[in-house]
Amino acid sequence: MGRTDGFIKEVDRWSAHNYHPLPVVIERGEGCWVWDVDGNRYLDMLSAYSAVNQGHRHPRILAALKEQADRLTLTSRAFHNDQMGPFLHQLCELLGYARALPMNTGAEAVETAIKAVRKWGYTVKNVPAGAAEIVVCEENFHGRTTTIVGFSSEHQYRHGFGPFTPGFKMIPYGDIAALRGAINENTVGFLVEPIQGEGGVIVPPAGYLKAAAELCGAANVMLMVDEIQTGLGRTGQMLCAEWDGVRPDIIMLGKALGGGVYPVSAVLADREIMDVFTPGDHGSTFGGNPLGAAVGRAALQVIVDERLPERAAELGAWFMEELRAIDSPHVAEVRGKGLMIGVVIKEASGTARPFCESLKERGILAKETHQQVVRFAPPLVITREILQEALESIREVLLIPAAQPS
Ligand code: IF1
Repeated sequence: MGRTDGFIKEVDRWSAHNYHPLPVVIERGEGCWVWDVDGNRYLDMLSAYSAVNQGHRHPRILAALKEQADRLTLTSRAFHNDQMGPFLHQLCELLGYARALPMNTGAEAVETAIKAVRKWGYTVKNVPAGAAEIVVCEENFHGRTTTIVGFSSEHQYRHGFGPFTPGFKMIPYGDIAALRGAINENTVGFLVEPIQGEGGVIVPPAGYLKAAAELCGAANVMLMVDEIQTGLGRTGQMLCAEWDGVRPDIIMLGKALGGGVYPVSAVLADREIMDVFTPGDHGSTFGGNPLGAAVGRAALQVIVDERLPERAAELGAWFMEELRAIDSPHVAEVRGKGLMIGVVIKEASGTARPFCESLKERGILAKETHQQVVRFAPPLVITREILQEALESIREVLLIPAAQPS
């Protein structure tokens, strides 16, 4: 195991055991590739859960980080800085919203959106104080705060962390009738992922988001779309909601907004929602900091200039067809959109984890989700040639005759 073993032993001793990582210790990354401490090269097919859409250490994003770091990194929002305004201006114009509120992690963006829509409910929709309800979906993933896990359907994400925040109603994902039945006069928002990532790359029925948007519009309920994983090109559009021709009332972004080098997240909405915030209502020490803003500006520019959404659409469609063509006895389904892909392993073939371990032995890093799904989400800068090469190894692993690949 060379140096790998030593690093893993050290983490095992000193870190909380809140993850079960593949036994690989990465020390360098560039583009789609990462190298471990023993010099082995791997193709990164996870992209840090879609936070590395632009590839590892994109030169333009690194240059922005270093240039800004040599000038100014953090002021807090007690003062202005010269990066936040241009960043939010660029972000709002690119995505077509009137205002943005910058935060750091995805969960903070989701919490911010929850607060904004609740306060909108009380001050604009005249919902009685404390009665606001937000509809959420089973199998959702929106982050790990106690409020957010409080409306998770995943036992492990909730177990031992109560009591939880009230005011959330859960419905089956993809079910418009259930949404209609859940909405009442106190409903202020419907919080939904356009494709459920952690849930196992669950693509809803065509037109689901559009029907939800129409329902919400008619009921004066805010459509809150979490694009933290699906956004910024991952599914083949700048925003996944565009596949349904939907413009959500409020969107949450994170992950690739920081270009894979810095935590940057944001909430975007028009003034009816965003102007419920008055000075002192909400904030964070690092939200809108100049270093993250400078990185965010470069991260967005790379997505546009390198046509990453178009690449994801074209390469993803081809790659999914190639995966289906393997016709593996272990695969129940290949699903996804753009370069957000899930390969569902049949229960009779065991779980997805051994397939991920076999892929790692062949130089491909992929991560399972929810036992049965191998997730493929490479950086959007990947080329067809690299995917073609990866398919050889993926084909080998998916055609291993044994019930569990070795
Ligand atoms: C973990 C999952 C993915 C997200 C969506 C908000 C957030 C996430 C749609 C919160 C974050 C990350 C968190 C990380 C693993 C990863 C993940 F498996 F947890 F669910 F991607 F699918 N909305 N997802 O996917 O953003 O606060 O993390 O910046 O917690 O294990 P964050």
